[in-house]
Amino acid sequence: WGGFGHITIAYLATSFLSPPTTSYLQALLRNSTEDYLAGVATWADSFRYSKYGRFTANFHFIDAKDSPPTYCGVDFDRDCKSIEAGGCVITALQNYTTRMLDTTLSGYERAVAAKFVVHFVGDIHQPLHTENVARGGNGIHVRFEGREFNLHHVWDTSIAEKLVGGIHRKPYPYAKKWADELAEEIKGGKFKDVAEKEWLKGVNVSDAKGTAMDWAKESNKHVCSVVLPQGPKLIEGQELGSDYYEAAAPVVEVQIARAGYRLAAWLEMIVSSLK
Ligand code: DCM
Ligand code: DCM
Ligand code: ZN
Repeated sequence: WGGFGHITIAYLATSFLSPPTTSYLQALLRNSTEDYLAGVATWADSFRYSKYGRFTANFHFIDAKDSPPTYCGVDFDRDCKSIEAGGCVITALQNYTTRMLDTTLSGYERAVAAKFVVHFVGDIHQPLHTENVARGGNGIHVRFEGREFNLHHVWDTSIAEKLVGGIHRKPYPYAKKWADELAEEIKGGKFKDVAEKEWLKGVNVSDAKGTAMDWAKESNKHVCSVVLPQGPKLIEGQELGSDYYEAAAPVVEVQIARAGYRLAAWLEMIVSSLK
């Protein structure tokens, strides 16, 4: 996701965390405001483009070698690079979850781990972060509202921005507003039943790999159904019209909502097992 998506996911998680988990994370991240998670949600993206952070570039996605739209699927052994070759978002989430739980590490190192966890739970939920075709859609050129983008950017950023009514140069207050709306839908609206009954099924910090793979497979299914319903060739150079947007917007919404709700559950499990 772009910054706006990651910040929204972090604010959404914030509204589901218990007081003791909130206090723990605020102390770890040295930020006692309500922005303690939102303020670190995009750090991993700036770090990956820095000289010292280049080794983390592969941590943001898993390149599923499926063939949308006829076959979608993620296979850990087929799709995740070896650790030596840089791994993938599954091994990254597993590693940084373990590091948050490792009390022999310094507070600084556990804070870095927390920043990665906040970011990678988000990225797994972006369907094109679980797809190999054209480098997760980065190599597919399309038009959206008359402007040229690559398909990855449309899914990272453009659809979410249109959904909330426009582009925001000040993402934090607008992300907070969207997160509050999604929190209401989860607490008592259209997502209440599925969130309670489905979204946390199988979520288990002692099986980070299995949990992350479940999330990745669910995310990747959207590539066949909604992201590339006619495959990667026919969409090239096309304007993504209202039919495409009407199908895509609910997927972006539900994936952002799941990511925020699951991030809260994940952090809650990590922090409660530390006491
Ligand atoms: N860091 C990391 N991954 C690890 C261990 C450490 O990214 N497995 C650290 C290296 C950098 C730090 O992240 O020192 C970047 O943090 P800052 O933004 O505070 O410079
Ligand atoms: N990306 C992806 N899958 C790939 C390559 C990249 O999901 N195989 C993501 C990572 C960034 C964005 O696409 O969020 C742009 O990547 P880059 O800066 O490497 O072009
Ligand atoms: Zn990322």
